[in-house]
Amino acid sequence: MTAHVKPKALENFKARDFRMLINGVWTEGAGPALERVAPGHGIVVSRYPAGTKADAERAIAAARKAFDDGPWPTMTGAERSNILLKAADLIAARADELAFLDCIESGKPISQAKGELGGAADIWRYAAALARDLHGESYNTLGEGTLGVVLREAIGVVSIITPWNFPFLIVSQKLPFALAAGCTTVVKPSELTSGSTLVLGEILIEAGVPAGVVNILTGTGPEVGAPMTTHPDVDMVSFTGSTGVGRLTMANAAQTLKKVSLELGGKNPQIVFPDANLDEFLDAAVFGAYFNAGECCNAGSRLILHKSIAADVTARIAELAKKVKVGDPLDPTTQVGAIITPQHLEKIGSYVDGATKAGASVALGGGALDLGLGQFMAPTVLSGVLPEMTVAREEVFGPVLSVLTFETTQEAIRIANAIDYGLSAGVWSRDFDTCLTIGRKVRAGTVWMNTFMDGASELPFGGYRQSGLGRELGRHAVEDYTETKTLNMHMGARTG
Ligand code: TXE
Repeated sequence: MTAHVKPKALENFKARDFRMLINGVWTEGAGPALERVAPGHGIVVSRYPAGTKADAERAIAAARKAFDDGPWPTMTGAERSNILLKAADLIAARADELAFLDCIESGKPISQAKGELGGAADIWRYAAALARDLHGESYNTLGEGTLGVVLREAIGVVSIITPWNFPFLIVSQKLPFALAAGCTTVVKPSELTSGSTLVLGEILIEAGVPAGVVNILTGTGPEVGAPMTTHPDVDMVSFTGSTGVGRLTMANAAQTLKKVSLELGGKNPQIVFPDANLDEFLDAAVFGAYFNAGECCNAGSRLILHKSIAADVTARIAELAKKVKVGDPLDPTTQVGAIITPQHLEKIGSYVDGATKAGASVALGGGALDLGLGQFMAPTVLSGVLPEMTVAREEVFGPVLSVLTFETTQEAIRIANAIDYGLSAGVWSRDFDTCLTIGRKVRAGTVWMNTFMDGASELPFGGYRQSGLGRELGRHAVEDYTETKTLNMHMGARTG
């Protein structure tokens, strides 16, 4: 049994009791609260109400009324924009508190959590700018006396369901765009990491978002999330999480033909040619594989190395990965934090065992690390992985890097595409033709060339195939939360 040592930073810490936000009112749950045990510290840090289907129905009714009666959808873009800008300022002002919550509840390193908060505040500012720029088209070329106007109208009530790996960042990739469009929302964060999203509720009230426009429910997926995907008063579901629940969400939404936006898993390849700048690549490979302990849909979890450099590059990656500092998420020097739950740590371990049984070799790590705190996994490198192995095809969602090899460009493309996912990919070469060929042929929503995992609020993000549907971020993200309406206007006597 692991001994749990309370770190200095948590000595005087008291678990925080949260409430849900329904129609502008902070609400207790009917039954016992859900307790969150910090994955890096082994103590209860948060308690959230165990929401029920009845809570979901009340929240949906509040969002419906706030949409149908206004004023949120009928405010000017400038008015909504100003409120979103104020929210961004408040997020920045409370960034330390929010980062602390994400760090202790998810086990991610505090330095990384702070970085994510900076990125999130920027997204809220970007969405605020787009709120003033939502517009349609007009056609005066349809014949004398006819004018066609194409409007973008807010789609209505949006259910937003988010996972535990980037609690504040992922809700920030959805909510401000839905609000910018004039939608009202019911938000359900993961039952493992709900704290920062509930603080966001306080921020939005302070910023001036009217009651009922943002409702925040806590609780489990089947109890609270499922009704958010089936209820006829919900117009759209925006979901990030596992591909399995994404599929279920789409099937549920199909009952009433709701629009869905899905950000799901990834098994992202990085293809490396012998002429690449290997020093740059090695750094990006280690970052790509172990950032957020590999609990990241964008993780660069499959290296596809040219055979001529494979042995040397694998040895150098193992050497670099050995230096990655795994430890207390609250320590500002930690680079890799804890694994989200003990069950998930076991699942990661079983992928490694399965890979070695199938013939792969462990070049580094391979098992859990007992740091006397919570649950941790050693950064792991698996060499000799073949494309058909489970570890090369499924999302491990842990700090496990699989190394595969190729001989020709065509073979690299074939291996990269031979999975069900298509979220992101990377290519490393000094040759422009090589980069562009891979960039065009690999089926993924983002292809990085001589870099990895860089992002910006301006750049769309999302996946091909079973990595999802739709795109977040970028200038069109607000349009995802709209319906298109045609006004066909006639002047004078009808001739047709
Ligand atoms: O995700 P879930 P989990 C992958 C990753 C991970 C695996 C499982 O491989 O190991 O998924 O993680 C809510 N109706 N990713 O179990 O269950 C749930 O409460 C409606 C990839 O945490 O998909 C939470 O709020 N909602 C990923 C959200 O769905 C339901 C991020 C996500 O939980 C529901 C996370 C239901 N029936 C995990 N069941 C990524 N793309 O980044 C659950 N939920």
